[in-house]
Amino acid sequence: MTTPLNIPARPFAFALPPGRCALIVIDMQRDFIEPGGFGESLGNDVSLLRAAVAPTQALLSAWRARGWPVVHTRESHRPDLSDCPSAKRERGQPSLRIGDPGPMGRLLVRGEPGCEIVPELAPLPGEIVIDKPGKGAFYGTALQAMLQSLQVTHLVFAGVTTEVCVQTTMREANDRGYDCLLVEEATASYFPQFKAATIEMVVAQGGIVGWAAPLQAVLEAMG
Ligand code: TIU
Repeated sequence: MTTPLNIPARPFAFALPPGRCALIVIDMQRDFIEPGGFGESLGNDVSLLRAAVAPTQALLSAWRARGWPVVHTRESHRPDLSDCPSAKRERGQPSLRIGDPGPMGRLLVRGEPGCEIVPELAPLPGEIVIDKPGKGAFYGTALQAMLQSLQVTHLVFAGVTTEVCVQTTMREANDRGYDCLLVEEATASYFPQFKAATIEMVVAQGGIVGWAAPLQAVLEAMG
């Protein structure tokens, strides 16, 4: 096997094995990042998530240049909402609920404009796109089978939001035996303090969930 790339990271260096690592871009959808979508309906300032777009673009470029596997996820539901538990739909006091019509179509419904990934990060033909009904990308999807068929053992994470869908997916992946690295600038939260706390939670206790590294460390290691 090719020598692993050494990425300076916390809590210690992350050894990235070429040919065994996928980039997982979580839920970079218009519904979370643009005004009028699901994120804003929950009362959030969606402009905070924009900061993760350019760093994620840089990661995508590096991954595509190497020809390594890229997985995009979308938090999304069937038009009949049969995969949206009422506990999820009825939660809280949002201005619009999942499935309600908004300025970008029905919130978090597959095929609607708001459900699409932002144009800057649009998937290329051949890249995997996973539609997931939950916060974690392994729940109710074929992600694990796809990663197994690609012989992937290491996952590098970008996306939103850090403490919700990114952290949930990293924890699911960690329990399934994947080594997981979170790229700090390529993730964002509506609550900056939750992003910071999530990074600390991931790397604490010797990397109890995984590793975290700055974007530049990943790009330099990848050349
Ligand atoms: N609300 C929030 O922070 N996040 C979500 O609802 N989904 C994702 O994180 N993708």
